Amino acid sequence: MTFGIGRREMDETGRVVANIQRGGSTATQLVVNLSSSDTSKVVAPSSVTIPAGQGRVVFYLDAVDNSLRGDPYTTVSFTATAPGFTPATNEVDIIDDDVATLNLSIAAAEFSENGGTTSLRWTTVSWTTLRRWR
Ligand SMILES: [Ca+2]
Ligand SMILES: [Ca+2]
Repeated sequence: MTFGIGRREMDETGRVVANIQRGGSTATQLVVNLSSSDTSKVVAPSSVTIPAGQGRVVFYLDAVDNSLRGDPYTTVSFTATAPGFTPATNEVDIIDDDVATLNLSIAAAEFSENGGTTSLRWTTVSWTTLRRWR
């Protein structure tokens, strides 16, 4: 049995295609149980079924999005088990997508050369906030 994952890494809004392939007889269906090292980071089916007559099943792994900035780069590993087969493992890295950006604003729209001073303000906003504004 082999466990394929389409990409090595994805961000929090990502989805990646995965597959389980079996060797040997395809006469009957095979139910494969999946476990994940971190269910708060990636949603995976708890089991997938390779239909009778077929050698593999294709499914998706969906990252779990949040709006927290600074999530650590996390490697989530998966194990596929089925009776009579050696367990197969694979992993995917989840990257935080809530990157801080700099927002610059000037208090006065315009002022003359001898008009004194105005204030400059900068704040950080997240990509999530920016997407909401667009
Ligand atoms: Ca996010
Ligand atoms: Ca995040």
